[in-house]
Amino acid sequence: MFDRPTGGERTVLVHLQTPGDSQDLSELQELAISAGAVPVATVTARRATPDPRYYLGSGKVEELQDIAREHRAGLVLFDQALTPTQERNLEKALNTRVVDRTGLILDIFAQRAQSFEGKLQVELAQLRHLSTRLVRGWTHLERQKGGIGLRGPGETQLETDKRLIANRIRQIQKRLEKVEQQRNQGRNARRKAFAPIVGLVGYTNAGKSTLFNVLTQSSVHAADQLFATLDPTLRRHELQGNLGLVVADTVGFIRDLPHELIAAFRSTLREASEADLLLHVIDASDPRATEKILEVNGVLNEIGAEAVPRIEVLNKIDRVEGAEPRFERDARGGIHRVWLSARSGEGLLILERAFEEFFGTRRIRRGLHVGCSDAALRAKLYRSGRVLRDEADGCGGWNMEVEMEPRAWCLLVREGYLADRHEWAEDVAA
Ligand SMILES: Nc1nc2c(ncn2[C@@H]2O[C@H](COP(=O)(O)OP(=O)(O)OP(=O)(O)O)[C@@H](O)[C@H]2O)c(=O)[nH]1
Ligand SMILES: [Mg+2]
Repeated sequence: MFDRPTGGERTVLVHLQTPGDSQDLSELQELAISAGAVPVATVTARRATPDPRYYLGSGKVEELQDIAREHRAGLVLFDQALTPTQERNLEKALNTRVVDRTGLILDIFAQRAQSFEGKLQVELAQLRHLSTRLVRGWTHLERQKGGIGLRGPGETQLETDKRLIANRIRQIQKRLEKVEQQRNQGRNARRKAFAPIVGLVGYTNAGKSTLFNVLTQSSVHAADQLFATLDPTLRRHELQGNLGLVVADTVGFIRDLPHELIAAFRSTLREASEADLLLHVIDASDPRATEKILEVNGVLNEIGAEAVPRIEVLNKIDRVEGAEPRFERDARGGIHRVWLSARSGEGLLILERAFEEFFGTRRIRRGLHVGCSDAALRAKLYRSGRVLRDEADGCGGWNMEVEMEPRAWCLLVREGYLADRHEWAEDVAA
């Protein structure tokens, strides 16, 4: 009775193998541990397709019942998304709480969210997920532990619940809009330095934050757990650094990232889609690296970042037998793949070289507002850059979109031509 491990719920992990599915239980296990659960048993089943009522076949459900009882498990985790009906039926049959992959990932995000915006985004995703599952009334709401501040018994509350949730969703959306506006100002404040932005993206636990820390000499949280990072962080690149780059660390991706989360985190993920260069950080020591690369590319497409130039960083070579720091060029001659170790530092100079090459030749595009008294700046922009858009703002000034080399932008800032007032509220697609 007293042997329940502190801080963790005894949990059975269930994986259903369908034909053509090559997944195993390892990722579910990592997710469960990252969420603070204590896996006590695992069950694997094989079926051509999931059963519509119980997801598993009836024999497996019975087996699962026994295992859960035997191990005194209070929670059963499923490796895939369950329908609300399956979840409800399973909870009844197993007499434990049942959480699917989506619920589990949402739970980890809820535990990790630090910033005001992050918390709102997670709550929004949770409410959206919950609203599809309200068919069964209170049990689910209670599970949200006061997250939405509802109390009361019975199915009769269902309609009220739905309305309350819809209200709360609207409320959060409004707040998020406000926070996002402030963030946009932050984004412009960064652009005010008109620095090129390097965004770190990749599967969770690939080593993005570790690389971020060495590139910017900071100490953001990096840990051997899934989704250690939720809030985007931006810092100046500090190594050889005369390019004046800004590096952005972002939330990691995962297979079947719940679409509620992608939607809720759209503004955060925009940090990635708006970068001038993406570093796709990959754990080179991971046997599933290839699959994970495809997953990440999928999410990048989904958030509209497919056109942003990308360098693949194969990290953790210190764990790969015989791997040396090196790079590969693509057909156009640009460095598109770098092998390094963020932990040992091997190969970092190669990455620096890739930055130099990339930003040394490339122009970056920025939008800015030039007031009527800034004719000198406007002339300067025409001289040093390529003006892609130049529209009168109706008040004697101009909204401009200009392409220049990073160094030329830096020079304009240093010479005092560019300042806060040139921020342009409207976002310019990178
Ligand atoms: N051996 C080795 N371990 C590394 C290296 N880079 C990162 N790690 C470890 O990998 C784990 C995950 O690193 P993070 O930097 O937190 O990974 P992340 O991509 O930011 O992960 P999330 O924020 O969870 O998406 C940590 O335990 C790191 O110490 C490396 O080059 N070699
Ligand atoms: Mg991280």
